[in-house]
Amino acid sequence: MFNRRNFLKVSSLSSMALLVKKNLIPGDFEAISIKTRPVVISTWDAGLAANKEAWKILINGGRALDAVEKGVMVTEGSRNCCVGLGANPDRDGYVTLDASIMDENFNCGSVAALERIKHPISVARRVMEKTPHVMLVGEGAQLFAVAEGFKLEEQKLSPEAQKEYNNWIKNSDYKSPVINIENKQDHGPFAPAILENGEWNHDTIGMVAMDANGNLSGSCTTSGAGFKMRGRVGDSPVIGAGLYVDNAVGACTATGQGEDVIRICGSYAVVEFMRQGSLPEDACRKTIHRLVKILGEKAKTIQVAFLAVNKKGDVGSFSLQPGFNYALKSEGVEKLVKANSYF
Ligand code: SD4
Repeated sequence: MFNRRNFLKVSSLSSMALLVKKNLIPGDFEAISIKTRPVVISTWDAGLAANKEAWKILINGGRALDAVEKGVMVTEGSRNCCVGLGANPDRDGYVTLDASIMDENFNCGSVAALERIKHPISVARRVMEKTPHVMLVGEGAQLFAVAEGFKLEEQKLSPEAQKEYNNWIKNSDYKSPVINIENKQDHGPFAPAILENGEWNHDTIGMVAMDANGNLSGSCTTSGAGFKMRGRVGDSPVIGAGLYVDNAVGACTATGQGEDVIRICGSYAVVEFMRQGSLPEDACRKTIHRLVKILGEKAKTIQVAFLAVNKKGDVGSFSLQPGFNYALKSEGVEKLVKANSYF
């Protein structure tokens, strides 16, 4: 059940300056308020490096939209199991990428099952800005990317992904993603916590930000579940599931078992709870509770996490399983925050 101990609530006031205030509320509930703008948050440890890049734009008065694109490009360009071309392939040996982006005016764009393109998030942005559509998939998405001047990269697995694939293919046994794979030390069907070059591994990156003008935007990019069926698309490119932004209310992104995020229109649900008055963490918690109710016993076997910011700059997160953390960057603050969880 919901554990209130060490409950960390990050909520905001309204000015541009940073103010961290601790309130001890009866019932061992500890609240920390952060009063700041701009602010950027993103999933998992890899969010720290991505936030740094986003921050360069935000601190110079740039748009949240530019920040969330440039931020996650850092992760797309790094070697890891789960984002970008270095990631684990599908069961047929192809790396297929999903990404979405949404701005402060309900403009949104996404790509799914995109191959051989280094920065799917930028293709998603082009879909948003240059086509009458929201979503392009597979070959069509790739053709569009190339027509837009994106380089078609070599069809080749990274050495780490090749090794994982060689391991996996011995049994060809598809399992749902291991919970919090970034914390796993073994070489199961998913990649290890620390790559052989010593770098930290990580998961899908979802990022939401509010700029100095108070506008919200979000992005989400992933290779999806390693060794997935060919053609499988997760929640990350599905607007309302892996990402949703309503500039009057807030923004949310998701990570974890995509099928179960899609089932409840997860990020949209979080934004709707915020519209009804919930603070971001509480909105994420209510959405996780909804999922638990639907999934029953299965909820114990998967991970889903939501990460949200509201129009005042309050940020919060909640996950199904323990072990999810997110990176927070605002003026004078740069840290990983451990999310509270249902279990
Ligand atoms: C997916 N949600 O494709 C993504 C994967 C992910 O943590 O976030 N893993 O289902």
